[in-house]
Amino acid sequence: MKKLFACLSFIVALVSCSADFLAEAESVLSAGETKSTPKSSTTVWSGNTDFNDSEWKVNIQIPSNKFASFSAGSKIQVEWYASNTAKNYKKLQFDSMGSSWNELTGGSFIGGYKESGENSPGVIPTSNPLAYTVTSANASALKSGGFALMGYGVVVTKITLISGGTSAKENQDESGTSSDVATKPKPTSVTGTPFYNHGKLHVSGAYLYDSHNQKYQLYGMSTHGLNFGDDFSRYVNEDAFKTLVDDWNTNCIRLVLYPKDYNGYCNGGDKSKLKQIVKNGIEYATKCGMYVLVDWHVHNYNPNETKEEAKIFLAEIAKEYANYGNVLYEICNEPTGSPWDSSIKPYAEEVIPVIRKYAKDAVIIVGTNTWSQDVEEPLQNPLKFSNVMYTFHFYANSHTDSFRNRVENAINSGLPIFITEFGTCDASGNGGFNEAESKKWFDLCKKYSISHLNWSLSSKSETASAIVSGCSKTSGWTSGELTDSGKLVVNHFRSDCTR
Ligand code: IDC
Repeated sequence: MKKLFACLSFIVALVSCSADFLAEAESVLSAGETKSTPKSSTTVWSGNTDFNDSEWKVNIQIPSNKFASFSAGSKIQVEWYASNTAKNYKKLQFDSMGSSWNELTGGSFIGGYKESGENSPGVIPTSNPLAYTVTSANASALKSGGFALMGYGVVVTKITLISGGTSAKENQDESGTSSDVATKPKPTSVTGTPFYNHGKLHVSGAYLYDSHNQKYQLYGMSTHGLNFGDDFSRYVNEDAFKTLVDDWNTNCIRLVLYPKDYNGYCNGGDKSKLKQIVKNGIEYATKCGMYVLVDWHVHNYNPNETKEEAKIFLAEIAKEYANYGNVLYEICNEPTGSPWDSSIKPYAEEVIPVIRKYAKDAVIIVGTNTWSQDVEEPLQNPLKFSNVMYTFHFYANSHTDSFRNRVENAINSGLPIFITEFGTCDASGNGGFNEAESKKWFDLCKKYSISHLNWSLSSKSETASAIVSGCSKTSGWTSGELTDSGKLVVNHFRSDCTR
């Protein structure tokens, strides 16, 4: 029953089985195809079973002999649709059988996210089909005991087993990183641009350095949520980024992808489309010689809730852009209720290696608890990886002297801080435009070369937006098309910062 009620906070809209989702799942499922073990796909169950039960019980069982050719990397794929007779939430749980059911753990899910606060692999499916990639321990358990599927609020129509498909080498990586995207060659950088001049960045002590070992500050704009629709993602275009680098004098753009909010990557958003927007953003930034920060925008929750999806997504980006050198990663925007030692640090310790497997020395920025403010915690127990920075966020009308003191103390104690998001207004993003407090923060950023990115490159009708509401231009904005906030930050970028 505990599990049942734990689901209630995840009431999600019904997700239809779109062609895009199928294409997405197929492309993920074909990962590792070229490796040693041949792949075979067998439908082991089909029907129309409504998991509309009020009891927690096994709904479908698949006998152990069906798993004879299973090994690490094999997949169990479940096709489903949302039940309209049942609960308004949905969940599937994958178990191995034996004398009793036993949750399958350690493998990775594609097309769903785990329930809050649980270690179990009970997932809320967000795309169809949902697939589970097994570990070698899972494969042995399935071979001896068979498989059981349990759940709520879904009608399951088909179970397919995909055996083989990954080699022993690929199996060492059981984090869902077996993406089959190709690593792109290093692009030529354009003379005179920030990346051309400063090259790959690295972290030493509390500071970020360029390839000439000079302290370097990244600064510029953050997009708003790219998952919120065209009004927000339309600024991801080459002309816009040219404006940001040439006219606004900035050197970095942050690409924001919410996993859980509206239309989020793990909340019914069209994954291939969202991924493409982020990838386009990386390409445009690269063409303009900018640094680009890919932000997995955990917002108001424990990052472990969307960890498996984060690993798959970030690994794919890291693999594809491993040679670029201008891509930075932000693995959790603003965790809440997530103590550093027990939640965020273990999360980072799992996610960072997945990125580093490909992007060996990329700068990775880790969020801190309480909307990325508790920078004292990692100071006591820092991560052991190189080239890692820690996030602090300010909204000038809400966070004043005491917060500046916290940042200053942390830096003086040696913590590398990156302000991946700041607003000139209230923390809500709306109201409270405060020029004087913003300027105090700009002074602090200058004093310590703190990198800082402004929320947001958007024309949403809220104080934090840089572009006036109703303006349909997607690049080349005139001063009259900027909000008070936009004018203040652009002026700051032009006059206080060096590209
Ligand atoms: C806010 C947006 C708002 C949107 C909301 C969604 O400004 O339009 O409806 O998110 O949840 C943050 C977050 C950032 C917030 C922003 C303002 O990282 O996602 O954006 N903010 O509230 N931290 C502090 C402030």
